[in-house]
Amino acid sequence: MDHSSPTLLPPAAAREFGFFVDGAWHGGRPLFERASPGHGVPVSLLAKCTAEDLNLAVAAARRAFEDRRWAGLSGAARGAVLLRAAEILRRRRDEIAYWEVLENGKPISQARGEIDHCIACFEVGAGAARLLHGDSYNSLGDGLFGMVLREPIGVVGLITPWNFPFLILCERVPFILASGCTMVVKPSEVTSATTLILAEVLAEAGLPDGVYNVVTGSGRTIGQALSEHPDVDMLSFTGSTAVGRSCVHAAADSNFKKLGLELGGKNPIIVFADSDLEDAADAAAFGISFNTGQCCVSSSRLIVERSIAAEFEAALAAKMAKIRVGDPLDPATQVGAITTTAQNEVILGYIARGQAEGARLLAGGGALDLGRGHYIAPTLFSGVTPQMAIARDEIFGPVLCSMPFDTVEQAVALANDTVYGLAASVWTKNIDKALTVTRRVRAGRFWVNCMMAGGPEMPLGGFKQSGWGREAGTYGVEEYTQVKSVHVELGKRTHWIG
Ligand code: TXE
Repeated sequence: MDHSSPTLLPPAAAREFGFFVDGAWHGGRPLFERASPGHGVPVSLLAKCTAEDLNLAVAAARRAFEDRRWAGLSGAARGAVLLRAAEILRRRRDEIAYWEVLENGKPISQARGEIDHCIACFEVGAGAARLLHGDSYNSLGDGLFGMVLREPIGVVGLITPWNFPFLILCERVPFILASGCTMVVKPSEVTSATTLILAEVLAEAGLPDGVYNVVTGSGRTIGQALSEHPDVDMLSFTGSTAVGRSCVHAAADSNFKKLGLELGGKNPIIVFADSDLEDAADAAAFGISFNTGQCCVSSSRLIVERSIAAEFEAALAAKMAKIRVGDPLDPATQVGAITTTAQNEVILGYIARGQAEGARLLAGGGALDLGRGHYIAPTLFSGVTPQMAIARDEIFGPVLCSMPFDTVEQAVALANDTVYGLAASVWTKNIDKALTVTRRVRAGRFWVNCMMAGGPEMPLGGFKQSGWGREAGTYGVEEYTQVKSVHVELGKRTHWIG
């Protein structure tokens, strides 16, 4: 972590962004103003696009797909553009991180680390573009040969949320591009700046016009229209389970577009008595506080072996009390501001509900007054029962619920007692317990004696109501392809008509 750099200031005036369609910037739409959640000052002015703007963007993406200006290139040529984009991102890393902080409220040191991860996504995507391949069947007899082709699915709609605006974008865009698809992106209305900056980066990297388009506006208008659009072949949506469900309806009611969905989570961290308890406590504090808990994979349910539960909770509460909550632009800050006023109210509401339901507060428990912006102290509840709302609902804030267990069976049952299945973590030095829990808990991402580890090589996605499909790595590229079975007859046909 770089604590040596000076604390930056928010900009003196808000920057106006246009929107990006067919390789050109457009403006002239009504604007909405976004204020920095950490500082309360206006930082960006974003276009309220119309449904017609969206139609033009989809049409541009369609033209760019059909004339094969992108899909027709070799994987090597597509990979070269992605590698150039990685280089440009490296050059602009601190600037993009600054914008991410201004609109999202996350700490600058974390934002810089995220941009490094995004650079890696482009590098992995570049390799994946070259390695994408199909299959063959040499087992159909001497007269028939089978090939399985992977073809890009076409025009992709991409709807992204506000918690990791650039990271979630970059866990998708390079892989969509690697497959040969074109796209229209609709970022969250409160965090659109870095998605627009990526348009500059990709244009400079040599991406052909019309392949990456960005239309800004509200979810209810532009997001809904994109999910219903009859000329969009696939939609990748990351956000709430409720809107994910509306995307399923929209796909069914329009053109049966393929869907990739990454939705909510209520992720368990299971701590056995035989684990390295100091490591586990540090990971638990990190897992719930990282990105102020506004993280779909945050470990929000602590399932801890009863024999050490009290001792572990005390150590964890002490660690949580030491977390540096503060100005997101201060390089020493570990937890920044809550991104929106609405989310702030949701989190504080759940903290009040936890207390009303009888859970015991061991750390945090409310707002921190820093004079501006919304800040919440990392919060730990003990004595939580599985029926309590704080144990069942995705709070999307720094609020951790602790529940004890006695046996491996109980730990697995508690972990699986949720409609979600995004991520899970298990802490033990016993290989039997580690692997049994890993195999029995239903979650798309698993961390054994670690927390939020990984890179863009590994697939991301959820079980159960956490979503459909996988993003990133070669699995991610394949999601954006169609499979075509090709049968080739060799030699003379056996005639049907005698
Ligand atoms: O999400 P929305 P919100 C969860 C988290 C949070 C809750 C609400 O629990 O508290 O969702 O957050 C666009 N058709 N997650 O309300 O509304 C919207 O413009 C199409 C988990 O901000 O789902 C934005 O771009 N699109 C999550 C995106 O959907 C629509 C990340 C997400 O916003 C739309 C974020 C519509 N009808 C929130 N309405 C995760 N899995 O990481 C809105 N949108």
